[in-house]
Amino acid sequence: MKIYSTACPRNCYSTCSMKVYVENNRICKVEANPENLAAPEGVCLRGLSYVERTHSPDRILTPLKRQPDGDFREISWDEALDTIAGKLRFFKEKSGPQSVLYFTGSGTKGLLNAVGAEFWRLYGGYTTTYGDLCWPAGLEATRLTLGENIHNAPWDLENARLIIMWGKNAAETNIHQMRAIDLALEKGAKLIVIDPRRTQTAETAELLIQPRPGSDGALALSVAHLLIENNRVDRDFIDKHVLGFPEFARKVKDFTPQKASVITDVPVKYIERLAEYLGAVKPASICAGFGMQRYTNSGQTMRAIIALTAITGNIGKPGAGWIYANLQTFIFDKIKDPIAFFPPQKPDGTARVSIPIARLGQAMLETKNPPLRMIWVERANPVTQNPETHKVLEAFRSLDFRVVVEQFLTDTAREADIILPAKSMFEQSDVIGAYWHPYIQLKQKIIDPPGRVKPESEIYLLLAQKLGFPAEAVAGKIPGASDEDIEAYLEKMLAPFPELTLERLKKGPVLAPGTKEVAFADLKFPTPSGKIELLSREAEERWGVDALPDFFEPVESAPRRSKESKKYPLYFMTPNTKNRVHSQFNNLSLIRQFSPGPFVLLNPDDAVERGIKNKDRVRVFNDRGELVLPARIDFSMKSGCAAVTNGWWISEGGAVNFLSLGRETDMGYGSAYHDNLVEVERAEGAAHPANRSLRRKGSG
Ligand SMILES: Nc1nc2c(c(=O)[nH]1)N[C@H]1C(S)=C(S)[C@@H](COP(=O)(O)OP(=O)(O)OC[C@H]3O[C@@H](n4cnc5c(=O)[nH]c(N)nc54)[C@H](O)[C@@H]3O)O[C@H]1N2
Ligand SMILES: Nc1nc2c(c(=O)[nH]1)N[C@H]1C(S)=C(S)[C@@H](COP(=O)(O)OP(=O)(O)OC[C@H]3O[C@@H](n4cnc5c(=O)[nH]c(N)nc54)[C@H](O)[C@@H]3O)O[C@H]1N2
Ligand SMILES: [Mo]
Repeated sequence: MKIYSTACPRNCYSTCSMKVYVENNRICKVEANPENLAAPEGVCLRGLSYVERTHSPDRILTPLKRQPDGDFREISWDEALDTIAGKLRFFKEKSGPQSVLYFTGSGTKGLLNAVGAEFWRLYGGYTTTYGDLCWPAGLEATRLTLGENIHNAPWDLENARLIIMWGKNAAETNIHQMRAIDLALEKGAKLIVIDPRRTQTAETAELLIQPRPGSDGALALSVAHLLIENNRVDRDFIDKHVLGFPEFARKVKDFTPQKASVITDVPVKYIERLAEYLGAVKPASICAGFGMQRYTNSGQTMRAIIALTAITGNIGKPGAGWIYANLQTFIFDKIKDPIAFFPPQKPDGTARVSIPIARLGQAMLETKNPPLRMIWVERANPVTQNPETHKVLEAFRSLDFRVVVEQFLTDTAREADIILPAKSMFEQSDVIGAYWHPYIQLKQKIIDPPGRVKPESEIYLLLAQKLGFPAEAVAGKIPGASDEDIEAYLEKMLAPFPELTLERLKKGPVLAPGTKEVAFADLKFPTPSGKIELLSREAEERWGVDALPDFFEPVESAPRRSKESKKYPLYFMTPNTKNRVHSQFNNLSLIRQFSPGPFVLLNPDDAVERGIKNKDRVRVFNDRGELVLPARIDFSMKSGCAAVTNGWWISEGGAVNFLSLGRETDMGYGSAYHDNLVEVERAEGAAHPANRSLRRKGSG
């Protein structure tokens, strides 16, 4: 048995380092690599499940072609690539290369992911997406305020005396952060959790605040009001490092806790307690999650919360800070710009066109000049993960041709005309960063791909050859297929950083060059003014929001839309969950033991009002769609809210985006998933067949 060091490339805060045991080209065992100080005790259940996932009988191991009856038949690589090349030539000639949409998601990290865009540029251009499904409202709010998205090293949280988990359920989504929190609590720190749900993260909390969804901006502004009124702010820090404090102070003058209590449905006493803690206990870290930045008001909400760290001087010190995204590993040109934040003003040299990812279905259908004819999906499951599943399905089905590169027969793969088998994390080497800890890691090739699986870079190489792209143009853009070629490609990317060699990375994680364990310790902020900007002209100009953080109701909020809210009175939240990464992992038997199926979480008040008992089958619906699934009734949920975790497959009856609308956040072109009102009622009779019948039949 051989042991390799590698790292998990999933879209997850922890990005664990791991030791993998291999025998006869099979993964036998996975365990933690304690050299990663952020996650020394990993791996999680998902990490352990790689033994099953890699060798699962459900994995797609050959190219597949849709048959007229809707089933898939195995075909050779030659047939698959000839068919695709033929279509690519035809669409380019008839409609232009932009009639092809190249769609990627967050299925796996790595520098080699950049090869796809190189191929499509060589093709002559393409259509792509702008924005991001995940975190851009918070990224942009942070960039506008602090100048960049970095934060203290994960292990520094142990030094905090006060930790506020704001819209973050680390006990499920960043389990290693809970270890640092436990260590801090042992040393006497206090934990406050702010979440409409009482999650596992709140188990050791001193104070749990359950705001009405989407109202956190009002909560933050009233805490700022109290801090200023009671002179609990850090005047010296503000004078030296904060821009726009007098204007901000004027703005929050009338934001009393009484006013905020009405908006947020949080008792005045709790708002006062939060302000007292923040005013008195230092250093304080606010760990902000992505939950409250999935609303149409969320960029401004995030700016209001960051302001609390600024006016209390909780920045640039050990144990203090705004812990949102730590992009210190984003050092490579190819991954420097983590997301296409802004739509290109004009097509770049490659005649690339882009459409909004948050409104994918609508935008695909609306695209003209040229209309879209083909989609290539890679590392993504847009059918369940993008908003507005009905529209995404409609848009997919309106195309002439669909290619999906996948490991499993997901709801998106089921829409394909040709499915190409995707590599697993153990089947091609790549270099990965993280967005919470500062390690650069090598995700090593440990086994040969099973069956006829080929990594994407090789697929592109073969397709470039089929299309007759000149070898000189391809060289340097698309690496060769051998392990040596891949290593040479990676070595070239690493070349500017002498401390990062493949040889060193093979041994384990390495801190990104220039890592700052305490972010902003020099109190230099790369904003236009060089200070922390509570007042941001850029926010105003770029996004049309107030230059100061402010609060406005999300589009679908009960008080604002009183007519709708009578029809659909419940806020529908669709957070992430422990044993999956979005739509991944729950098809494995190890994981299914712990999460056999979806359910909707309801507060007993709401359940009683509707005659719903625990485990009853209920219908969760609005004008956009419905789900039928069992109810779980629990006081952990704030009344007036319902929640189903995202990532369930259509066949499992829990595809939450049947209910969401493609709608952007106020900044960053994110997706306002939680801006989503629903009603719940008992589902009479047998299981509802609606979602099953949505499966695509033969394409004819
Ligand atoms: N309603 C609602 N919807 C949400 C969210 C929410 O909170 N609520 N959260 C959003 C967020 S935060 C995110 S990040 C997105 C995630 O959206 P996606 O990135 O689309 O989600 P995943 O489910 O991770 O799907 C990735 C797919 O990539 C495949 N894959 C894995 N590795 C490889 C590989 O090496 N090659 C190829 N070709 N494929 C691979 C996996 O099998 C999986 O099917 O979902 C968003 N959707
Ligand atoms: N196990 C696991 N870990 C993951 C992932 C995964 O799928 N599984 N996904 C990774 C990815 S891509 C992401 S984006 C992160 C996301 O992980 P988190 O940052 O934890 O974000 P969410 O799960 O979207 O939401 C967190 C919490 O926000 C709460 N919330 C919803 N609306 C509001 C609101 O208006 N105000 C407040 N205060 N709270 C609100 C929800 O109840 C939820 O508990 O996790 C990463 N880590
Ligand atoms: Mo995400």
